[in-house]
Amino acid sequence: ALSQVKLNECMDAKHHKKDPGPEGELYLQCAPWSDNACCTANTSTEAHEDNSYLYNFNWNHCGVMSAKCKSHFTQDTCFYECSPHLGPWIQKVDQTWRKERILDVPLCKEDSHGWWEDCKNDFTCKTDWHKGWDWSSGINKCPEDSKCRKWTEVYPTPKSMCEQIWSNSYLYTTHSKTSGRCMQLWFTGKNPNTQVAEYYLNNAQ
Ligand code: FOL
Repeated sequence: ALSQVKLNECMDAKHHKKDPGPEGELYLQCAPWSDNACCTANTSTEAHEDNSYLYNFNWNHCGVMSAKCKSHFTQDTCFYECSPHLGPWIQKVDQTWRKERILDVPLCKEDSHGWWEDCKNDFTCKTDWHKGWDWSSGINKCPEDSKCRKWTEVYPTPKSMCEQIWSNSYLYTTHSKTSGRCMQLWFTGKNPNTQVAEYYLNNAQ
């Protein structure tokens, strides 16, 4: 059926497989998606690298990012690249580097709060990490007019961070992991997001 398409699909973006499927063993933090993934094993390894070939993205653009903060960005990369359950939030876009994006994926409160708590002593120079960088060196650096500021000054709340950092890929929610109404970046065992995607597909927002 039509809904089955949206329930198990990969977005048409930079590194995603055409269709989801099992991947023997995905690397470390991406391992929970091994049973059914939109990422390849190579992408899962790269998700753990600084300045990886995925986007040449430099997490250390305002000094070295703390390890605990970086772990959330690695998890976000695994979720973004590997999740086969983003169908209800996939939108066409006119961008040079991808044809589709995710918009307003409802994120569980534990994930947004944990992410913000672990990053709140770090620094950044930009609210939207998708655009406006200086790429002249090959990796993103802060543009001349954007000074490094405390994380909490740039993102006063978990909501401002999770919604703004990837230009509304995520929607902040107060739903908890057990609600079945929000997507989880961090999980072990069976992917809990399958049922969440099913719910939102049948209850259009
Ligand atoms: N994680 C999530 N959850 N959602 C995402 O959309 C996402 N996207 C990335 C990584 N993790 C994500 C990809 N990140 C550029 C910057 C960041 C990036 C991909 C590309 C980049 O090239 N920015 C240019 C503008 C490019 C353009 O839009 O034409 C810049 O001006 O900095």
